[in-house]
Amino acid sequence: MAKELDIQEASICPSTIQMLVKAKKDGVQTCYDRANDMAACPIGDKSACCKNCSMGPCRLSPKDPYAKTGVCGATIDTIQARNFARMVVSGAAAHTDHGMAMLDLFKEVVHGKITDYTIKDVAKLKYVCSEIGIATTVTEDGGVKDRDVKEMALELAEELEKTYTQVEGEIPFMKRVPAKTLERWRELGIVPRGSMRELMEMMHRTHIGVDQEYNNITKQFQRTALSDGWGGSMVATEISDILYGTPKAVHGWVDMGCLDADYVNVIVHGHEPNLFESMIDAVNDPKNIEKAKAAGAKGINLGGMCCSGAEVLMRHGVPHIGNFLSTEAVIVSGAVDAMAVDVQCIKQALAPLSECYGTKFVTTNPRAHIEGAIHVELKEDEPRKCVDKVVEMAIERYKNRNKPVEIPQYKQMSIAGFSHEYINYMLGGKFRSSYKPLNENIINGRIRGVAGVVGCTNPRVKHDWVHVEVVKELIKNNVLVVQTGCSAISLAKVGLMVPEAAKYCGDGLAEICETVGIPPVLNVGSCVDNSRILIACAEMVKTGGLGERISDLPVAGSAPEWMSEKAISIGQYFVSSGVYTVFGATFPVTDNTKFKDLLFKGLADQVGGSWDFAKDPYEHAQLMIDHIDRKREALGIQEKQERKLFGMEDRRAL
Ligand code: NFS
Repeated sequence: MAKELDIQEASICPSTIQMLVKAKKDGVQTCYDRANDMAACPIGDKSACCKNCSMGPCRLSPKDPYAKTGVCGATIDTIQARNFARMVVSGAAAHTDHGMAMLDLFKEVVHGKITDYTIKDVAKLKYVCSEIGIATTVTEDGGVKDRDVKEMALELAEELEKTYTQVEGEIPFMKRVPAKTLERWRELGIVPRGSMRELMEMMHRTHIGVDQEYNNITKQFQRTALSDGWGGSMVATEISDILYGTPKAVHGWVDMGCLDADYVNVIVHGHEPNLFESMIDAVNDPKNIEKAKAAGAKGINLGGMCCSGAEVLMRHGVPHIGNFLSTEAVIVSGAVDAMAVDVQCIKQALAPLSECYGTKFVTTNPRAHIEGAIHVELKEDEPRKCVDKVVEMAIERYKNRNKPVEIPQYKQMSIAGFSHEYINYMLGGKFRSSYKPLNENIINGRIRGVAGVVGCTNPRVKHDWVHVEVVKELIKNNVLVVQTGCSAISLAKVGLMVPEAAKYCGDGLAEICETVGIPPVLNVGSCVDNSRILIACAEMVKTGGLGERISDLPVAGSAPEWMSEKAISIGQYFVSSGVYTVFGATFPVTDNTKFKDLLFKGLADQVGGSWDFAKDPYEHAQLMIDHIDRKREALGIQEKQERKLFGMEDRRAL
């Protein structure tokens, strides 16, 4: 018998704790209970087993990793490298398939076959075109004028399709990579061709009896991961911005207190913005609002969860109800009338749990059906059919609510919307938008460096706690933090995504936050929006003064509570791009092996970035800060410089 779950120790999120207490009272289980009942497999946790053929599955000993091999003779290094590679493939495929779906949608919109969505952000369209060498103007009758939007969009779609389907050559967004970083990738032979090719080749090479040299396997999974970060994910972000608008600073509430017992509550959870954008239309349609009122509700209340929620928090300030570990807890409130989901990070347990509470649980994507859920497919040429149906079911459930509703009363204001474009504008203003002020303040030491803290929440560690403690340590030490995904919501909930949070920062960072009026922790979006962080890194290099490669920058990456294979792909593309990246919770390698050495040390010599691991948040943050300091030292900017007041002489010199 496993010991009973200690609810107070399971999370620092008071809403989630309150709902776990209710779940216990109601006699239902959540992932917290299941994680408590079932310890992680100690061999699988260390990636010391292989089930790639039926001579096995083979289990090696994490304690004595070289004592045995698999039946085929595969060593611990081969087994781990293959397992790691397959995690990268799965994670990259998730982002890439999402990105490709966005691109398909974009093409249909441009051809006029889909009319519910349009090109909302022509400026962004032009910007992306110009980034990859597509003309945005034409010369006619001796004068220069803007190119036709449709023509430009079609050329862009065709070019970006290479990200997926190209068989030879470099994917389009390689044009964004700093020259020296790209040069290194070319020397190493890890520049991605097209993601379909990279993913396929990686799967082939991890089949029994193919690639059995861990260095060589690592080379290919780096290439695969890069095809996600600078490929699939980046296309997803850029196309979403073109179709739905590039985010700029916006206020948005977070946490379960955003639910309202007097309203019909609808939640959208998953990853693709299309479902959510259409749902926003549906809940604002006067006809649907009328129906809700006729059922006795005050109206319809819409909230998001996980990355779907992150996308619309960024773009429209739609309330975000909670991250991955809160999706079951929210259902337990009894206040959710319908939850519509699409792809990724949707726990199967949500279906039976929804049934207990009478919540309409609706899957909408043909890729992701769930046993016990109601399936209403979202067809992009008539998306309203699906979302109106969900709203109708939600109203029906509201009318027939027969279970007590208990809504945690916690909510917190946050500022989201820090796209790369907005950061550029915010720092330099409309006429001089640039990263120069950021680089200058890093050089003068007010900002020590920049950290990306991202990723999931995981019931194997105290929910939200590791994220929050890592970030608090970083900002206290003048490290500016950018965030995506579920991690961003952890910090938004504790109030660190408002300018007033400057009081938790070291003096230098506090001064910057106060001057610019920004929070010390910037929400840059969903997990595919980690590509925005890559673009920001490239921009910092291009702006100058901080070295010539991404690996020269005083920056570090972190995923303190990760759980999904997507996190491994993200981590790997950051490492391969040159960013030192620390993971918490657990790490899927065996200690004292050559493969672990390669990931944690060897890669630094190849690509400048490397992996690290620390479960303890303070050690985790310290590793990142130490790395940032080493980079500052290498750049010769380790001393904090005094602020220089400009005299007339200096101005003339300028
Ligand atoms: Ni990212 Fe988004 Fe969250 Fe983790 Fe899942 S929602 S893509 S994988 S759990 S951060």
